[in-house]
Amino acid sequence: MEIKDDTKNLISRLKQGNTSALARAITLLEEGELDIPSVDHLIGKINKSVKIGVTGPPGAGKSSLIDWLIKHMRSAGELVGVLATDPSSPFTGGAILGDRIRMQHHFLDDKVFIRSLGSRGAQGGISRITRDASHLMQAAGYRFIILETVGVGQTELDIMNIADTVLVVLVPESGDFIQAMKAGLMEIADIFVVNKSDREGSKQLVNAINFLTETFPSEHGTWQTPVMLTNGLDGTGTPELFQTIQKHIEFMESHRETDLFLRKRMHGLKQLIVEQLSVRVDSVINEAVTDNYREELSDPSVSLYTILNRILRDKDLIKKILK
Ligand SMILES: Nc1nc2c(ncn2[C@@H]2O[C@H](COP(=O)(O)OP(=O)(O)OP(=O)(O)O)[C@@H](O)[C@H]2O)c(=O)[nH]1
Ligand SMILES: [Mg+2]
Repeated sequence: MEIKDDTKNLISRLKQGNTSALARAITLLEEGELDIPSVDHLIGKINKSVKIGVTGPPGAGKSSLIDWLIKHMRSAGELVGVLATDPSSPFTGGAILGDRIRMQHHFLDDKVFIRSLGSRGAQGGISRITRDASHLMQAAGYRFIILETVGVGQTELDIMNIADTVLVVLVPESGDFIQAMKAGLMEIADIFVVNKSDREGSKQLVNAINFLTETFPSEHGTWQTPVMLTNGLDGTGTPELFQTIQKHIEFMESHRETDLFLRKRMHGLKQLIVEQLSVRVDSVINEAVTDNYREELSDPSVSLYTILNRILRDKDLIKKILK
């Protein structure tokens, strides 16, 4: 992708923390008009930031809790960015009145950037946009970047590879716990949050999750996954939740050399390599293959595997792809 002057200008303003430049860049991402690897040299070294994934069933209170977390993070003097990927989220702007009011707590705070994401037009879907948009927010200097996703399907598990700390929010509603287990949410949690502590059964749910995490130790090394009890309406338990998030951040920072950290980075890197290669293969392969392999392609007695093996040994073609 050719880098235009206005892209340079945009990235430079974004790096100075200009929120309209950040908003514009995210829109370009959504429209598939901005490719992060090709502007990486303009972004350069990135600031330290913490990406916090907040996932869980619809209506568990994720947005309400995020609202409280923003408050605590702002009190600590930090810039906060929020990316919501759920269309029914209050952060989507076009939400119903009650949601607007909830958002207004931070509406006038220019140190808080809230944005919902859509996947219109872009390749790679919402998790790729979330990853790339959160990278831009990091470049813009946000210390805390909160990513809200509804944890219902397999793709939502990608949050694990984007976020440094994953909160899984559950409520004492019958069936939610089982659904969460089925959806694989239990494995990706760094911190469990049982929200709606005012509801009957919330303490039992805390006990059940504690039992589960003690019986099946996580793959998260020596980190013992905590279970926090919160109320998204009055904020009870949210200062403790913020403290626990900070503890997890410290844990991750002091365990950078460990398998867990490296595995996460490696996974992210592999994903990037595969994405880049597939874009390049797409643009190179049609032309080169139809030019050089037309005969084999039109001969049904030559199997595609045979052609594949020839292509993989075709140094010129591979060079073109990697160029
Ligand atoms: N009783 C009770 N209600 C709560 C609590 N926390 C949030 N709610 C309510 O639960 C509803 C859903 O809250 P949200 O914060 O929008 O939940 P969400 O998980 O972001 O929902 P989606 O984004 O739609 O998946 C709202 O009506 C909240 O007011 C709580 O601790 N107790
Ligand atoms: Mg929400």
